Amino acid sequence: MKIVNIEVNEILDSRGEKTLEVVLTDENYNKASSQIPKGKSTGSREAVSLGYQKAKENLKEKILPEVLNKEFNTITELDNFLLNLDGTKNKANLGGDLTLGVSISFARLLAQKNKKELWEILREEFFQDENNSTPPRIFANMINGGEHANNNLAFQEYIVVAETKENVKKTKESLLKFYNALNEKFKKEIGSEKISLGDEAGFCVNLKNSEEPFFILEKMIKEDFSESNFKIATDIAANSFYKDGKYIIDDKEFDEPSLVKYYTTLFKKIELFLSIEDPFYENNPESFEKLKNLLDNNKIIVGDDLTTTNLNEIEKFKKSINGIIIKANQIGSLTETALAINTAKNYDIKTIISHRSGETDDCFLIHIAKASNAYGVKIGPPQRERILKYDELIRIYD
Ligand code: 2PG
Ligand code: MG
Repeated sequence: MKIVNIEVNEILDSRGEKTLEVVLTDENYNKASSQIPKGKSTGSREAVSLGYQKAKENLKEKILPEVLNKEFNTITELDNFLLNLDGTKNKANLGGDLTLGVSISFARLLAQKNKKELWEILREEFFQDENNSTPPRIFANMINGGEHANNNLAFQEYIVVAETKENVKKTKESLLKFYNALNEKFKKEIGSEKISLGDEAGFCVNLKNSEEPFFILEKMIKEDFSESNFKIATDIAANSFYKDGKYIIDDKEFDEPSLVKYYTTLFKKIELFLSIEDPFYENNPESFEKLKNLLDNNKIIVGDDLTTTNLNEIEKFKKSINGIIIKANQIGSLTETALAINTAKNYDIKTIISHRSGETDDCFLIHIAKASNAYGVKIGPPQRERILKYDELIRIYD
């Protein structure tokens, strides 16, 4: 297939910040586009986003002269070409936002040409061994803290995890019921004027301390949602409260050993606890490993800022985790995202394909999840712009 044009548009994400839409045209004048989400609590090893102005310049000066009218038959061919053209470790030259946009739009053109869904094209090229089509578990944050909310909670996400039993629609409905019940509870106990929403549509409220949300979620699940089989997860996003070797939680200072102890004690008290993401600073893989070894085997220690969807980081830190967040814009191409997923799978690391706090209408993450038969998707509660990811799950699974 030949690309005859690439355009880039400036759009806004769900936080009202600028990001990119990338539109590709092929030799038959078919067009396909993609929109790139944006994180706030980012890991330092993530691919660089250069934004619209730079994307426009880079397209004109560096990408278009090299790519136009060349033949590319697979996503890998195009991505590797761009990877070489960029020549850096973190897409600092071309911008990971632009390269990912080109990569996804190209995959969509291939899908159109072959009259297939995006996930089918991805499965054929990267995940040929997968044939299961069980929907992934849904990780829906119900309460926000950290950098995603203006409140007193140190941890970024307090998550309810739902296994899809009958169909995605029913699962969405039970998560929505939970969300609404939590809203009613906060209205009664805290007052509606003191409730707002965090960046990913979870509730932003002030509570007694950063542990309290876990107990609130567990009590509600046990008392009113016992049939739903919900579990509890968290994204600690510890980078945000780490400074000079110390972690500050609720005005208390923790060093590495005391934080390991804090988590093990806390999670012994939360019976429904399933997984913990980024419990330590991104350069402390030994502490991840220590915690992993102390918790039961069925608990999941998830890397996100630690691993940044990067094959090399996964190789380095494979002993520290048994779960991983996958975000295509952390690495900047579908090919490298697929490599990260397949590497993780080789080490029995569970993959959770994730949204970003600044989201767009684009649902490519759902297609990556289905193509690779992911363990979970982290997509927020069924509210606001997050609902689009649920709709796409329903469309391609139910
Ligand atoms: C995370 C993500 C998504 P952000 O830390 O896992 O929840 O947040 O997109 O701000 O990095
Ligand atoms: Mg995270």
